[in-house]
Amino acid sequence: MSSLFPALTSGPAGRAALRFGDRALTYPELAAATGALADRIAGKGRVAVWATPTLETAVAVVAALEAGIAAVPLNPKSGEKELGHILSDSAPSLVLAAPGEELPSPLRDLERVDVDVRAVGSCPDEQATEADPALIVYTSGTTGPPKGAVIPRRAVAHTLDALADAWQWTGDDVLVHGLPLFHVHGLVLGILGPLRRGGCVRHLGRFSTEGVARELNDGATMVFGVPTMYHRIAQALPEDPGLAQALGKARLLVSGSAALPVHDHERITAATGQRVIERYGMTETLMNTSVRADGEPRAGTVGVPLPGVELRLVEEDGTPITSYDGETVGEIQVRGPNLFTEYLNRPDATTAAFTEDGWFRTGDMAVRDADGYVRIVGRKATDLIKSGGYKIGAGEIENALLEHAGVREAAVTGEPDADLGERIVAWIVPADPDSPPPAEELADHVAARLAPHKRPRKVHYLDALPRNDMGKIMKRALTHD
Ligand code: MCA
Ligand code: AMP
Repeated sequence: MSSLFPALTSGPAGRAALRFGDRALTYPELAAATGALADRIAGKGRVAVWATPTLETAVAVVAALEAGIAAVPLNPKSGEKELGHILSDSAPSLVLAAPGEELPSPLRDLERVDVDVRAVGSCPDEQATEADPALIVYTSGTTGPPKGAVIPRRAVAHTLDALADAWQWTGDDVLVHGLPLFHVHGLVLGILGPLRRGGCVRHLGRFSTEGVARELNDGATMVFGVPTMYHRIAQALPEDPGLAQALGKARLLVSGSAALPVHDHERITAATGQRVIERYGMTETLMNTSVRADGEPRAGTVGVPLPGVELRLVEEDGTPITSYDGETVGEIQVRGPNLFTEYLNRPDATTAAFTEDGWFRTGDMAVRDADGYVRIVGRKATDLIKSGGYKIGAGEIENALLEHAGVREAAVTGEPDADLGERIVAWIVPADPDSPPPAEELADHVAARLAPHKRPRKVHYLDALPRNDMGKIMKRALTHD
């Protein structure tokens, strides 16, 4: 297939492609560094990438794609259990990391290649086809450990080009964001997106309203963020007229990964004159819909299907819903070149995810307005929690909690949180009622085994979990105080 990044060979010499703090690479420098690394890893099996928010991660992923091999981005805050699962499931041939970065024990047996962003070399001839895997991204389900979604090169190219059409996204755009680089949002949209356009991305290292304002005042044109980030912007605006002025200069503010509450939309528009645009995607599908830059912005909707993406709503029994009445709720199913190909090593889960005629079941529930705008109204599975834009399976946290000696029974739910969208709540029956494990200890236990964003923010202690006659935990009876 043609190159995913034409700008690497034809990009403007003087223009920055990537900037992380005070470190930057122009297109020729990026081509030299990724070419050298691609040459070094060509012919290897898939590679793991220790995905810190750094230049090295961007160079590592682009080099793997140039070499035609799949990259498995790893959350550098993953706990041992999560990391162990991802490594044994994806079986990478080596790990790419920034020099000097200390890697935890599950990675120490793996060959390590340090990423040199100043290396000079040229890429071997790319042999990959559009069906070959570009990335394997791990994503949580309701139960069990995360599954590796195999994302083909075709899906990356398609979704980025469809977004370019919807957002009028060009090589003149300069994107600013502070998203993590081990998920689709930050990595595919936020790094590979600008590079495919021949534009520029400035990564903040970590999100801050000050960083966003500084970059917008220095020529950045677009902002990507999860709703928690826009919520924090909305909170800061009343005290920070400089932030409002900076946001007013942006060409496009884009939110995704979870619903941005209408109240936050309104506060941002009132203070800045800007409308935040929402797009809807999933690790398995990359991007499905978006409010278009040339369309009518409508808070509370995720816009219309992107070019090439087929979207339908279906009833419980799979019957397609034909009405566009703004009130008939159905599950969103999608089909198109943006989709993943399979869950790695999980043929059962892959089969269950698709209908017989190839539609992917998203599990998201929505209605459609008369003009096709999609409004997401909920999720089929109550055991999936979206916190800070991260998808987190209740079952995975329950299993981790049950591995704590002080826990006899555990149930996990999500409850509304103004900042995170939802916060994780644990309901615990302690092994010894006279000395229940402290909430902080349980949070640390989950953070160390899985990842810090999966830790419970609140713990309730019970004598017994409410169960039905079949012995199944009745989560709806776990009411929050
Ligand atoms: C706190 N910390 C701990 C503990 N408690 N570490 C270990 N053990 C503990 N017990 C640390 C955390 O690691 C973190 O460190 C810091 O304390 C603050 O933690 P927390 O409160 O959790 O973080 P936050 O600052 O509130 O994070 C909010 C956030 C974050 C920045 C919005 O949630 C975030 O980056 N979200 C983005 C999620 C995302 O990209 N999702 C895309 C997937 P430190 O501050 O050093 O980190 S969805 C997707 O890709 C689809 C396709 C889509 O549609 O986009
Ligand atoms: P992930 O599996 O982490 O890729 O998360 C995908 C899920 O995020 C989707 O199935 C939706 O539930 C949710 N999501 C993504 N974007 C939006 C949005 N703009 N509005 C509401 N939910 C969203």
